[in-house]
Amino acid sequence: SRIVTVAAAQLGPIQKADSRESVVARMIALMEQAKAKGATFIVYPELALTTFFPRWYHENRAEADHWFEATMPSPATQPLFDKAKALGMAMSFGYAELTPDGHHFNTSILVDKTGKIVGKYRKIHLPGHVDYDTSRSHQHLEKRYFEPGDLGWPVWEFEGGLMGMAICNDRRWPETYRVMGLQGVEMVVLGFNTPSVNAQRGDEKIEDRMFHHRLSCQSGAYQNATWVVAVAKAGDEDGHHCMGGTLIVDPNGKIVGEIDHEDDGILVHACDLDATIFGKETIFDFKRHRRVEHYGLITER
Ligand code: CDT
Repeated sequence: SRIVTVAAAQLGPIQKADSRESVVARMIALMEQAKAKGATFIVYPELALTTFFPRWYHENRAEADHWFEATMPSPATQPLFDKAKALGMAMSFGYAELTPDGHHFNTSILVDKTGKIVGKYRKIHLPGHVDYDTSRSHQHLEKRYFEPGDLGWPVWEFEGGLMGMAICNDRRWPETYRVMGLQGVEMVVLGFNTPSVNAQRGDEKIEDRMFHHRLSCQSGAYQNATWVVAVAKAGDEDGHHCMGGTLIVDPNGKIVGEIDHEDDGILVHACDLDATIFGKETIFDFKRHRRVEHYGLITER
């Protein structure tokens, strides 16, 4: 067996007024709990350092630049990297990235036990809209503030296995998992901020949104024989509520653990990467069973 003991580190709400430093202190506290429970790899949510700012409209989009990180580690996150190195803890977290040439991405990184950034992913499926939309109960302006990711979905040799990343809305798309599955991915880690209300459909229940979240992660895991670690930022941010549902799914598609509250907290599970082998060698042996001659439309439309 090849065990990776993962801590899914859910963050409760982050208010607009909360500083990066205060959030990093919370992340460090979760890392210490994870270490005490034997974890060697901690996974934090999408846009972990700030409130989910794409809900706020700025006519001048440059006014949103203060939510972005121009360097990583940044001065505010350096203590997190230092703690990870001191504890020998690998990690992954999401943040808004501003590149030196002025591009904006919704990004997540993989950081090894020595504190070195060894992988970067930029969110490809950006939900929401570009302009202020009066028909919605709340705004979701990811398409205004971010460009679609330009790095594809690589997988990395990491912690003794093949690791991949996705971010929030990506988890709902089978292509996300399949592109990594084709590279043999054994664990997909992803963070999310999912409003508990559908801005275009007020009658949708939070249970239904949780169902679609679980359905997406479970099917992605099963159909690609991979672990999926999905981590929420949850709770009420300045009057806007995000659902929880931090969970870990095994390569059979079964949920092995789930957080049942909306505060800071960890879910630790010893994930055996060898549990991916059976699925990859049998029903989802892609080389033997896929029929790519019939899949052309997927990339044509
Ligand atoms: N952050 C993120 O991608 N959230 C989306 C909400 C979509 S509603 C416009 C999600 O898929 O959970």
